[in-house]
Amino acid sequence: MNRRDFVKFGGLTAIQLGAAKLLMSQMQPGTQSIAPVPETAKPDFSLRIAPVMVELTPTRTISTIGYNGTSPGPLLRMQEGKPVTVEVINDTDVPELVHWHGLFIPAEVDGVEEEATPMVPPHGRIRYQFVPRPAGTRWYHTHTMAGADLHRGAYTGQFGFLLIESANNPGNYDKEVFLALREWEPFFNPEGDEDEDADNSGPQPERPKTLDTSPSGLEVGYQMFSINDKSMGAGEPIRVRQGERVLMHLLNASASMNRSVALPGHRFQIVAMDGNPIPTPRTVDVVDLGPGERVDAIVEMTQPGIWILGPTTDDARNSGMGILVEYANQHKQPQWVAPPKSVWDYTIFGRAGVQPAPDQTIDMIFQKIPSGAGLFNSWTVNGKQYPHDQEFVLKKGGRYRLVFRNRSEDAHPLHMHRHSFELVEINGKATAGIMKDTVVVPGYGRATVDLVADQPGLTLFHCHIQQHMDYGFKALFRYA
Ligand SMILES: [Cu+2]
Repeated sequence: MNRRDFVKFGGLTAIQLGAAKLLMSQMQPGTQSIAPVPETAKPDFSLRIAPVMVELTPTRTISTIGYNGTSPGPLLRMQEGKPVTVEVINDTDVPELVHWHGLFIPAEVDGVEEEATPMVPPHGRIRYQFVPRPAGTRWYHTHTMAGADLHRGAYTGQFGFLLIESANNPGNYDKEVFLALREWEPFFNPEGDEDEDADNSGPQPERPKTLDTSPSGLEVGYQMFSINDKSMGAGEPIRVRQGERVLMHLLNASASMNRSVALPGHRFQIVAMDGNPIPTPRTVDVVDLGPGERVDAIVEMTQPGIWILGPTTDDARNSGMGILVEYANQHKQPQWVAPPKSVWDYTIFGRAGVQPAPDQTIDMIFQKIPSGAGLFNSWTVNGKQYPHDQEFVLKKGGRYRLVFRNRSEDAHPLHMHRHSFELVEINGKATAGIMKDTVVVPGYGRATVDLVADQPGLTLFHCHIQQHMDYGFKALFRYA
């Protein structure tokens, strides 16, 4: 029996089954759990992790790891509140995990090793069972460490959109598109062009008086760029008609790059951030997205032509990150026009108002330890690299005010698992009503968020830049 047949006919090896049972026995009773195979019922969804070829252009096909033979993986549509079973088949030689980003689900199925979710063994399979919620634009992706291996973790093609549909979708749009920003073919870059889109002109409330100027280590650069699985011009355009309203689900699926995107001649009416409706929908020229963030925006098609939707940085756009928006019966050259200079400000989407007083305020200070040339920088949370054993303990029902103090020049997309948080303040500007699971804290900036502790269990917090997470920028919250 070859490997393919083995997988097709199901079943783990005895050792793998034993490991799965062992992990099962370590779970708390009463939680939703992962059932070991074999299962007779057909799963609602199935994801097979295996090598894939992605044809970015007719002349550039790359090899990576993806789901179900594609990257991005299939768009998964789930109904809010309706339990699902997802079978994950790991057709690779390394243990894997699938994380459901933005969902309120137990640690046992969140897809995170630090939260003790069982790994999907090499050439094994596992079933995740959970109740999808809340409604909105979510996504799924691997959550393995990569470290110095640029063929693992978020550097691979293991990601896809997950839409959790609610019963009351207003649906006031004509067409819906899913657009994932993406870089490929990573390499270690001694120069470091990370955060090329970062705007450090802000107030910088966390800038130290004296800066550590010792030499920094390797950053990650990329050779190829796309939206979804195609470089600009190589795939189908977004075909539109004048007067249409197009709902764009934008996702930054990058392993490391913050992005600003624009569509010349058009504006984005932002309706949701990280899948959650915002209190004050506003229309903007440029959308900023850190790794892991999503923005849902309605674009009214009022300027016939052929336009480039893409990042504002010329390098990435000229190297293929972008997609054409093509009106019917137009035959012009695709146009790009640099948008007006803009500074992304989450708080304009919020409302006035003040959150209830927190039960506790938790300061979190983030610092970089420069490694010197040719090595990897490390990162600390409150002066320590992961793990933090007892620092971050929550009581169920408590309201915690987390103050993210970024004492580094990079902008960091900070992600909290299994919960959402409410933005309270960004660089001194107060806001309310914006619920997110990932927030970009600008260089030397500060963000304050409120977290209501209503999801007992281990909860990972980390920077969504893979390299930062792998080298210390994470913390495990636990419930008392
Ligand atoms: Cu970071």
